[in-house]
Amino acid sequence: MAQTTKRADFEAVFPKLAEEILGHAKKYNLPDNALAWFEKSLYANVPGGKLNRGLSVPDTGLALLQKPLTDEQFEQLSVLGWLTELLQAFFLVSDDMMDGSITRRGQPCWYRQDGVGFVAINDAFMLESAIYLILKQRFRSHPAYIDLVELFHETAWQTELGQQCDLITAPEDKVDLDNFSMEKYMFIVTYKTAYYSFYLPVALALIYLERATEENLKQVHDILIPLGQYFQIQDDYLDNFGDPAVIGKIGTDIQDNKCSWLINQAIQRATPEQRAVLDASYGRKDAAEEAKVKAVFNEMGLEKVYQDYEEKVVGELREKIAAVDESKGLKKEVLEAFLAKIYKRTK
Ligand code: DMA
Ligand code: MG
Ligand code: MG
Ligand code: MG
Repeated sequence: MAQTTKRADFEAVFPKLAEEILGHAKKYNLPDNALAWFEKSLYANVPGGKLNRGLSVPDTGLALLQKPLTDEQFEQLSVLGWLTELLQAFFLVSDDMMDGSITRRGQPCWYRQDGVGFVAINDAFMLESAIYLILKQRFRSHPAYIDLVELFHETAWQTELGQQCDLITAPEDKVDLDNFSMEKYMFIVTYKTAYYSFYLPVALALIYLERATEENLKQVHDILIPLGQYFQIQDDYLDNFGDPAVIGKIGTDIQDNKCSWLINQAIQRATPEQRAVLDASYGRKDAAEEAKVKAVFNEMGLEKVYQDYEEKVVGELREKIAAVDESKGLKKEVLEAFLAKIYKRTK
């Protein structure tokens, strides 16, 4: 197993990057208070998460090269890692507003912080724009610069397709469980989560190191997309069964009428009595109604259903990874490391 990136080394790259981003704002003579606001938004929203996505970029580089990175490779792969964290920050700030969430990473969501409110919409846009400022500044002369730019654009688009479907399948004023299905669910999670969380970081490392081919991109895609689906199923499971003190966020899926993995499982198993409770109580902005849905989930043993699913899907993923043809310049351990990071996660 090649070494992995030290979190502290990766984190040390962020302040420099934040300075560069702020430098782009200063060029436009942004007033001091606006600059301070942007700086606060950057530090509140970008670092401070698990950094799984960001660290994956230099980690993938290490595994691909099978030797220590040069200082320049480490720096640039880490910058690309932080750009995936910027993309994630852009999605989380907006996702929390759209989902009406309360906390994120153990803090009030950005839009709920003092004096922020709907300004958070523009703050999200600025986090996204910063990606392209840095790409241009740092990678303009890289032979695959345009591939990096297009990958971020396409990944953002894919995530937006997933978020749109997630949101319109969960209308606040019209609960109809017949609108949910596992097919729709798989579309939502593939697009809203799998591409940006799993495919993007690995593809970035391949492109930066000039090892991306149609063939190996397809190979990683065909493993990382199912891995990303599993990751979002975990997220849905933890929304209900996780400990908010550990995951840093309070679950909202039941009250938000979300087409989540748990409700889809529940629909498949419900007796007519249980279905009546779900129809009457799911998607209602009321803690007492939410508790009734949770009680049905417990009655059905969905925790065990999830654990069985997890064992099954992890077994399948391990088989797929074992079958990877390493002659195409890809290393199985890149993929195994991803799986190991998320297997049985509690946050
Ligand atoms: C995650 O969906 C997708 C994106 C693009 C943030 P979610 O609303 O389930 O995420 P969370 O549980 O973190 O709010
Ligand atoms: Mg959310
Ligand atoms: Mg959401
Ligand atoms: Mg969630």
